[in-house]
Amino acid sequence: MPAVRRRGARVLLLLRALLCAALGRCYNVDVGRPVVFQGPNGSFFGYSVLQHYHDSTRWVLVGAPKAESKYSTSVQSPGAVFKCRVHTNPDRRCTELDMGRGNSRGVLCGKTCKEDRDDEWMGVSLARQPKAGGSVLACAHRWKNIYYETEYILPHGFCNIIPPNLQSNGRKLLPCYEGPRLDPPKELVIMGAPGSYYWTGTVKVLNLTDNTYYKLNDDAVIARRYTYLVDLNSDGLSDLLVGAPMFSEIRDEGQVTVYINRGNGVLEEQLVLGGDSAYNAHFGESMAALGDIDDDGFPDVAIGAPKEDNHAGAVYIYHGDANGITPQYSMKLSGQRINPKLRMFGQSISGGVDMDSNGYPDMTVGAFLSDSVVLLRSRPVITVDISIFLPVSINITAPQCHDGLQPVNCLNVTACFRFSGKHVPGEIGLKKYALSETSKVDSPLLACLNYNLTADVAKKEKSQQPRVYFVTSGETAGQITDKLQLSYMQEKCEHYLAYVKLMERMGLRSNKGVAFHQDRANWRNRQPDAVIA
Ligand SMILES: [Ca+2]
Ligand SMILES: [Ca+2]
Ligand SMILES: [Ca+2]
Repeated sequence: MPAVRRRGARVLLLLRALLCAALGRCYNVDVGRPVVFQGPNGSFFGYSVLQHYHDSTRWVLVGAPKAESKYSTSVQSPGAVFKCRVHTNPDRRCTELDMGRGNSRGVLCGKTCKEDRDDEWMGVSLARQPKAGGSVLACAHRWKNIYYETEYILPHGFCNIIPPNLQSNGRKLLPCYEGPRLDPPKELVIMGAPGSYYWTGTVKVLNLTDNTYYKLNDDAVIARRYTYLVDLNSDGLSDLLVGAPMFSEIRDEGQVTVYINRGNGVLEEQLVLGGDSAYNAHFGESMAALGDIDDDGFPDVAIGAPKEDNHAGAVYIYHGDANGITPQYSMKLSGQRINPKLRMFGQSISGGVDMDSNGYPDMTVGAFLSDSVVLLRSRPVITVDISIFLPVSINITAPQCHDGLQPVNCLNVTACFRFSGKHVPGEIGLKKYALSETSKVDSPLLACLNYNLTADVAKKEKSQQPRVYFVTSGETAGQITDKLQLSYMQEKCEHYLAYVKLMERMGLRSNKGVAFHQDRANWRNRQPDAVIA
């Protein structure tokens, strides 16, 4: 009967290989080996953070806006920016950047300008031109002018442009503003100035080339702090993330809305992200482009929820893709798990720089209430291609094999594997279905990668008796376990014999000429298990 034949055919069609995660939600941000830098107690070290590089040297720059400054000891808690070298720094030492501001109080800064640097919050924000040889911008939004004709105190703010080599011959910008960024092609400094024009606010743009200011007066003034531009789908057009960290259904869970740029000024809302929608998490308080951390051709982003877990904090990783962004995060970096002392982990995030030169950009996260920042490195990602070959058809009226004395139908199954990836070892070990044996493996490469060849998956998923089985060590088995060594980009195939249970036993009638389809499963695995250390 045709209906029966089709069911018989589907038995083997659904033989397939599965790659499954042994360690749950692991992807390629290495939370097991964080690099933690610690600042002075109570300094808010980590309120801002910036990955910086110059020539072959990598630094984490850290804003500590309530720190004392060793270069300005006569000023009360002006704040400071620290530089923490990533290489050859086994003690994880950070030193204060000398911005050449001296140790005098009340320095004149123009005809009607005398500075007051007490509690100026230097390091409240850090920005960098995203290019080789990019300069750094460090700001102190509470810098005050107390001399403007009378004794008015004007909280102008102050910024310093620090040269790429981090030497003290920087350029001072006065007055300056909250949350600036540097636009590299045109050498522009873009600054939010919420206190301007009797606190109605504006955005000022300084052209460093001709030293001219111009201002923008639009709604972006209010929205700017929680917006982020990144080309998620790699189509050359910047897409927009808009954070609403105080979005509440119960209390301040926060959310981020993703808009995809369709060109000609059309922004299309793709979806809303919410992390775990945790109570008082403030998801969306910070956002950062990470570069392409998993090497799939699409940029990835991190979104901070610094108040999640009662202010311990968390950071969520989302991946760009051809449609925009994946709705589900691939990793949640829990501050508490990385280090129980961390507080407000995720208030600041910086990414996009390969800090350990392994070919993958890394990320750094600030946790200012514990005066610390955490550098989290990205591990290489391998892509495993798997192909499974089955015979086009077998004739079940003429059994080809024996199971004991019983004649049975059987077929050859060929499973082929190949791996590729950037900066990955030339050889890896695949361990098949070894969930309980991960601790015994002799190489860390094996820890996250498990391979499981399962027969008749569809039946199993429905809790029905599978009709195809393997025989290993004289026992029937629904799954194959084995070991496999692979060389880079070299396909290796394994051959198995699969048996088909008698149709009568399955309650089916035996039929002549049942057709078995060839099934070729071939997919690139981007699941967590494809990560190697
Ligand atoms: Ca885009
Ligand atoms: Ca990516
Ligand atoms: Ca790296």
